[in-house]
Amino acid sequence: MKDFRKSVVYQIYPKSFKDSNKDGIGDLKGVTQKLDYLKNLGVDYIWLTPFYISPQRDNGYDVADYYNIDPRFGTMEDFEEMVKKANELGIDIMLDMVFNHTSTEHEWFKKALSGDEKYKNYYIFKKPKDGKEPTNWISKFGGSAWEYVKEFDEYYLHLFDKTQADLNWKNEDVRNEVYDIVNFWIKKGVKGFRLDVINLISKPDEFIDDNEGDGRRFYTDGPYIHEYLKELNKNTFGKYEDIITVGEMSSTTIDNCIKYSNPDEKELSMVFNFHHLKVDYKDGDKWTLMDFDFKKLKEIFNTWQTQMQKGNGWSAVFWCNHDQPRIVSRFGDDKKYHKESAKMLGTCIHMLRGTPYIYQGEEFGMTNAYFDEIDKYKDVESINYYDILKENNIPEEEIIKILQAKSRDNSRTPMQWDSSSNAGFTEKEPWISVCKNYKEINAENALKDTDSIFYHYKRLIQLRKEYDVVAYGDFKMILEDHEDIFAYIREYNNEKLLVINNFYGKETKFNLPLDLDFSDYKVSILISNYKDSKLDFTKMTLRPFESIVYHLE
Ligand code: TEU
Ligand code: CA
Repeated sequence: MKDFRKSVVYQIYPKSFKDSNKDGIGDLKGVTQKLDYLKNLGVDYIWLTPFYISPQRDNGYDVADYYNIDPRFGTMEDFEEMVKKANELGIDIMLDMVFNHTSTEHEWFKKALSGDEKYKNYYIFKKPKDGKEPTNWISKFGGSAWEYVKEFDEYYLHLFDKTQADLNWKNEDVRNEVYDIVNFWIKKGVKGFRLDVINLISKPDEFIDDNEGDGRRFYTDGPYIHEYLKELNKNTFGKYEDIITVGEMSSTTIDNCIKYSNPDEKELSMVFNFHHLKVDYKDGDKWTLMDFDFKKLKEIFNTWQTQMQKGNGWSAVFWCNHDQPRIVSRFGDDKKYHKESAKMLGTCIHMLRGTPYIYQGEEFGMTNAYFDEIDKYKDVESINYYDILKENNIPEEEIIKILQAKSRDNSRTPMQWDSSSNAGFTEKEPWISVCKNYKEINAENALKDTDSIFYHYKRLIQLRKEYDVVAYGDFKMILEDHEDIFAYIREYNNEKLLVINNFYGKETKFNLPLDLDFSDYKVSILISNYKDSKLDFTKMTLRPFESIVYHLE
């Protein structure tokens, strides 16, 4: 049986991974075609973002039928074939489950709209207050979180797009529907679940205005959340020893994350949190331009790593996913130090305490899209915010700059397989443009170059299997106040790792703290991103983005 702490998960955004039937949209057969590539990389699980029937307003996070596969992604036979082939290669499948909301095209919502009380109670309908929205809450994609339905003179809640109606988890029927869905997919051989914004499912008993914010404090890690998760666990995946789960936790707290992931609580295996990815938001606002705050990044990692360890919780560790800009463009340098910085960032994440997640293309340093006109953007959030920024009189040129840095489409451009047209993703026009640099940055080139980012990631994955300290070691930050370096020690039994990362494109120096004495240890270098990194780590100079992992025994 796989130990999730020794495993690495690879995230696939099927729509942009590989198109097998020339319609410009990636599909499940495309995933099956590329399993050998993933086997070569060495990952244990693949997490596929939603491919269920959906109008695709939010690229599948608006599910209209949880039991069937959207024809644009393939058929149930394609799915079964993919699971079978993956299993033969030792790769397990993790599915993405969206249970905070459904598409308004889901049969439940349609019945609700037709006035069927049973199904109205599947959602959150409320009477207007003083002729207006029931509360002043704001949707995560901009605008009010309430949509008016004239026939009822009522509003329904949608924390995301207005076509994504929030489910009423207080209703036991809803919870039972959810268990049935999860159990259906478990029977199909699925070994993991990623639960979309799962910490938002528990809404407060009373709906009141938020005078200090957008309403999130009322429903984030809401009042019954731990109850719901324990019940979900008990009725579905908790019955099996070999199923892993990861909850996507929006604006969460450490204390809640400990509860979500401490094995004694019987909720989830691990959690995603996003605090470390908000260090380039000016005053907490994503739609601004700001250099990332490195000091804050270090502080956040330090706090989360040590507190989660103390509470026996477990984190998913990651830089990239389908909602985030590409990390090499964001905290690295995607031009002058493309290779060095991408490898440094990979090492930094994979050596932390937690299960690493790799997002498609990250393993060879795919970059942001740099789309320079609004028509190229497809993401509902990006398009909404384009309009909002326009209304706020931000000049077009600046809006495009903000989208180039912040849009979720930065990670949704087609996977760059090779230098042929459309990057080998499709033989037809892709649903979203390919990034212009695909002739240089692509999987085929990475596989040919023994010094590539790909082989660096492959080695990082192997190290987790070879050295227990990578998976189980305690975390301790050192050089806390260093302005360029994020360094830490991992320790397990008599083994130690010393991980040193220069986050900047210039040389920097450091001295190890005096209280660290490694003179009795046998020292070797496990991995670095320069060919001739120094074995002696006392008093040294690091080159631009240099990153070294020392093993001490
Ligand atoms: O995302 C949850 C979420 O709140 C964010 O990641 C969000 O996309 C981002 O903060 C906006 O700035 C999940 C999915 O990963 C995302 O793709 C979906 O759009 C969203 O839920 C709704 O299902
Ligand atoms: Ca296709």
